[in-house]
Amino acid sequence: MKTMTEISKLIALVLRHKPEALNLTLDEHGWCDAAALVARINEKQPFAMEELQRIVAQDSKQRYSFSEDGSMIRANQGHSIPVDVELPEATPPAVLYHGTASRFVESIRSAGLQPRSRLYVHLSADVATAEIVGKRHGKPEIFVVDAARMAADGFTFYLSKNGVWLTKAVPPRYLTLME
Ligand code: HQG
Repeated sequence: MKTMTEISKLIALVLRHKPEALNLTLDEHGWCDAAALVARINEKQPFAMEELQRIVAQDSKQRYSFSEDGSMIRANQGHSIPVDVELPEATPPAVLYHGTASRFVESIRSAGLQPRSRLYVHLSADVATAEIVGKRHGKPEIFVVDAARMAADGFTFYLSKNGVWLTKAVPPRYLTLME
């Protein structure tokens, strides 16, 4: 029997990376049929739409959204599969932060921030969030991103529904490692 946290992780996997794990598909905008998702989880253990609604409402990072009529669900950001979740373009704050692990620092200094397996590089609006993101990978280090200069130079930024800043890549000249 999976805990609610484990089910939430499974939902993130399905909605961002691997819908086939539950034999589901996403449409071009990343939407998944909510009733089908509930049914597939329910094949493994008792699970109802109300529980999916509770996971979405209570998610600590507000990772998921329902469509207006509640029939479909998608992840707000974080995808590796090429879906267009209709991210709004936005003007970034003067600086953004990227938390990473110390072992990646040299490579990032020379190659810049790359999206790796995801569609975008993920940036945080505050240091505390970047620190948490970095800790997921190891000993955290934080890069300060000169977002104002990137925007002035024509780079596009997007702001996901749950407050994550996204951009395609960050060349090294816009990066400074925080002391
Ligand atoms: C690193 C979580 C070497 C990059 C978080 C990161 C986030 C490089 C790793 C979201 C590199 C990719 C995304 C380069 C980038 N050389 N390493 N040139 N460029 N990297 O997990 O940003 O809880 O794909 O620093 O809150 O850590 O899942 O990205 O360490 O918002 O909702 O390559 O995931 O949200 O790792 O995390 P990830 P991320 P959730």
